[in-house]
Amino acid sequence: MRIRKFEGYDEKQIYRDIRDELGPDAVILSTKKAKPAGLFATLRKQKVEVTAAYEERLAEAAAPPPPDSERRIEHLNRELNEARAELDRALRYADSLRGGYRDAVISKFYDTLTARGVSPGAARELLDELDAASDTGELSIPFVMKVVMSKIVQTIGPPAPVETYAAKTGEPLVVMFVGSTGVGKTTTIAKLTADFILNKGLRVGLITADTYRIAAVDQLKTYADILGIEVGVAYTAAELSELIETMKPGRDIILVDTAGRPHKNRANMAELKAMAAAAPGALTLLVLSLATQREDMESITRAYGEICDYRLVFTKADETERLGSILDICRATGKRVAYITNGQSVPDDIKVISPDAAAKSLLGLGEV
Ligand SMILES: Nc1nc2c(ncn2[C@@H]2O[C@H](COP(=O)(O)OP(=O)(O)OP(=O)(O)O)[C@@H](O)[C@H]2O)c(=O)[nH]1
Ligand SMILES: [Mg+2]
Repeated sequence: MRIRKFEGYDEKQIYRDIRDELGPDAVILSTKKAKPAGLFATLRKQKVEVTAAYEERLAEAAAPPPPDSERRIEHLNRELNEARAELDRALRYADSLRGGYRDAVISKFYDTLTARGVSPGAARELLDELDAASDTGELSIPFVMKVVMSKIVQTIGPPAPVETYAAKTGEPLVVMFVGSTGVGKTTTIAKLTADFILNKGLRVGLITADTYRIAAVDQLKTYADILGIEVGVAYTAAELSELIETMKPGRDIILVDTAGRPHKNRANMAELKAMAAAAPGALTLLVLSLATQREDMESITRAYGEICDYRLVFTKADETERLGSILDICRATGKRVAYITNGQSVPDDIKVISPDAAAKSLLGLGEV
């Protein structure tokens, strides 16, 4: 009695091979299935190992084909095709998972960035060059980290808080806050007003042009009362223009609140455009909530871009893990970022944007 092992991926085919090569009286002693291991294990077929016993004379009687026979070649071709199909499946799966990057380090960065809400396009822009460089050798994590961080910091650009601008000009700076409904315009104004008065010693004027929503004026007045300043109310563009002029003397900065505008409503946007025109030279801050979908944020920035130039304020960073829109919006608009807010608490939950902290956060290394 002799023993022989047969290996392959198709169990039935192995049995056929045993019968052909060892004859119909060969006995199957054991069939083992090896569990695939490593990357893409779930996609691999199980390898099968069959041990068969046979009598030499039976095998001779069955006249096994010589090793270089056509059947052997056929068998090898089949195995080769199976291996090719397996590789194809694995590569397709890899593409869907990792942005198509073969380099494991770059793939990991792609996954991390997209999991934090960076769009596939923006993630690729950060990583494609590195991927090309990885052809000449494996890249280290610290190296990729350094390059990606510096590209993110460059895209976000230096922080652009209004107070630095205000300090440089002789004239009081007028800052108008615009943005969609409920994104946090009024709350952000309250936070900044407190900071400007209490920490920076600036003389602040407050105006609200939000007469659209009941209680909007009271909302801002509540904060103003606590800080001991008045709030001017403008019902029309002409009134806004007049109020700004009367407020300018003796003020370092004038903050103007506006009503939230759904960016798709043309009439409302036209009204806002008239308000912006009533404050020539004003700096506009477009307030965007990070809880808004990235695609919507992009369409909002386009709509406001048709009305005026602006800097950005990102709010509600505390409401989402997916802060990738910061990068995408900066990349799409090329606008500078002033502040980021991370909670409802007035006056604490606001910071001047830190591009370094934002970059770290997008790589899962900390808070913005
Ligand atoms: N979690 C969180 N909530 C915030 C933040 N900023 C503002 N809010 C909340 O968002 C809600 C709307 O804030 P408002 O300041 O009234 O928003 P608005 O843009 O002035 O709204 P409209 O004037 O109606 O367009 C309030 O409940 C705020 O407390 C923030 O950074 N994080
Ligand atoms: Mg408001």
